[in-house]
Amino acid sequence: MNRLAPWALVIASMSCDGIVGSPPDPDRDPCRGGTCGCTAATEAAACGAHQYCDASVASGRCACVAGYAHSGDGCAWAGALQDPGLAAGAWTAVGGAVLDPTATGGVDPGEARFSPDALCALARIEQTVDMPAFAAAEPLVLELAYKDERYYRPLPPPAIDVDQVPMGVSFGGGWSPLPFFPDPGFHELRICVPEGGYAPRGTAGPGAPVTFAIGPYQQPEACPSSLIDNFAVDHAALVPARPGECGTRPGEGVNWDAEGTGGWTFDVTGSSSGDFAEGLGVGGSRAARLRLAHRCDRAEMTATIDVPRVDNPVLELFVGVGARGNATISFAELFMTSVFEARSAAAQTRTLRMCLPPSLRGQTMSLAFRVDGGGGSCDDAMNLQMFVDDLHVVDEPACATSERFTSPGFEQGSPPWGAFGLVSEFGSSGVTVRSAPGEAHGGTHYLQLESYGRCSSAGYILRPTVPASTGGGPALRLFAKVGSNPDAVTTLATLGSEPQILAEGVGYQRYTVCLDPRYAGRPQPVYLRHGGGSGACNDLDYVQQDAQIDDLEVTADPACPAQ
Ligand SMILES: [Ca+2]
Ligand SMILES: [Ca+2]
Ligand SMILES: [Ca+2]
Repeated sequence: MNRLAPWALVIASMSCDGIVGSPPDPDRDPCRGGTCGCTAATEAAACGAHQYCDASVASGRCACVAGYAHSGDGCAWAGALQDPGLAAGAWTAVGGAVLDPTATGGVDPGEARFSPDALCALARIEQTVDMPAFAAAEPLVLELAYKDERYYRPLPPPAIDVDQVPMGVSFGGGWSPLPFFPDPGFHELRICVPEGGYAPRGTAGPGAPVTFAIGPYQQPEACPSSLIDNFAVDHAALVPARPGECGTRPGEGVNWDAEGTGGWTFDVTGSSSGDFAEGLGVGGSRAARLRLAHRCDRAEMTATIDVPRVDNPVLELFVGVGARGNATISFAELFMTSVFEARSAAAQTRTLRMCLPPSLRGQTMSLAFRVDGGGGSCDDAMNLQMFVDDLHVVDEPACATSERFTSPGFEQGSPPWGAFGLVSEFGSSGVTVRSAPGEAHGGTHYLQLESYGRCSSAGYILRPTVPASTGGGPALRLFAKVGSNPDAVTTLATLGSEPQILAEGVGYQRYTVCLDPRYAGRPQPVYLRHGGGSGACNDLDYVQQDAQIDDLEVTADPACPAQ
């Protein structure tokens, strides 16, 4: 792992050079604005908006909190992040990102570019600035311009050559996946700053340093030889939100209850539609609604979840479909789930609760809701509808979120089953959480990959959050039990590593897979695959095969590389 040393050194040598404080306060008159003298106890009454009591001055003096500066009689937002155009050298490049101040850019000159090697090394740009606590600030927006074009080359059918990864941003630790744009140009995005972008709740005084980082959310799929050659950041600024643009408290995005008008983006084609409809939401209130007119129309709506910095973040939402409807939810295209198990002749509703991974604490993520038209002729009139209400995140101890996992024993039984994985099923196979008596390694539930025929494959991507290395490299441990079968094979691997083949017919065994320390603070994909046997593709004489997984643990292992 010698090739990792350069960026490790960059981190170690960053010191405080990257920390930019508030501009010097030019106001030396303690009685300006009629406020004369204050203490920490009288701060709330004595000082105005975006101010704190600076007790280092005799008799105390109200001063602007971090990021704000005197303007007229009060304190106004001054920007915090320096060099929004990436042309003035205020950002630190880590892991091979290249700052080019003379590049053309999109919004303004200057870019940070990421080569294929830099993407595989999880390169990023970052800047640490003093930020106020949310309570002393106002809703702020990260104004961002970037491109994350997919590499796509059609090969002789049916093959294609694809490599892709979404841009990501870290607000004070943790990582948020950003929208993926398949075309070559820069895209401008406004992201309401989630709680992680502010000083922690209860921070006294002017604020606290917060690190903002921007770079690939994870390694591209083709690493270590990524094909992506058009990945760059052009602009990053912190600006006040427009009226009604952002939510007023952490955990609730704007118009989370669909009683207002903004917050949701509807993307529909043909005569399909998206709107806010009375009577379909919680307790007969309003809900955001999609209607799919014809099978091949697009009917999609997106909203953003704003995850508060709580121990066990759980996403709650109320969702329903009309008769014969089914619907899917996509989490930044990294994880997708079907809302109802089967289409029903009657309308269906449910309250969905999904434990979120610890790396999303204080971060943000977009959700896309889609009405699924199913297979058939594009001319078919469908008239399917889906509606969503009360989209918010709260603290739920039942999620048993650790620093590394949500519900590592799969005891929280609804998708995405704690480990926040991605299911892939091909042919006659399935991935699910089951609770048959005596079958779990611990507790009552376990993950099961199942094959019901040859030529099938069941896959699951675990996403453990990687810890900073302490005594040995980070490693994932799990217990797996695989049935004896002459054809089927079950493997465990990380991107680019040699897959471990799990032993068959020997009961639960413990397996260890080394994690990549460069993922510190964010989830690394770990691939579980169960192939349903080779040979002629028929299911007639195939006896169902299962692989059971339980009790995940992230730990430090001396046999794994620490950096
Ligand atoms: Ca620029
Ligand atoms: Ca509502
Ligand atoms: Ca269990």
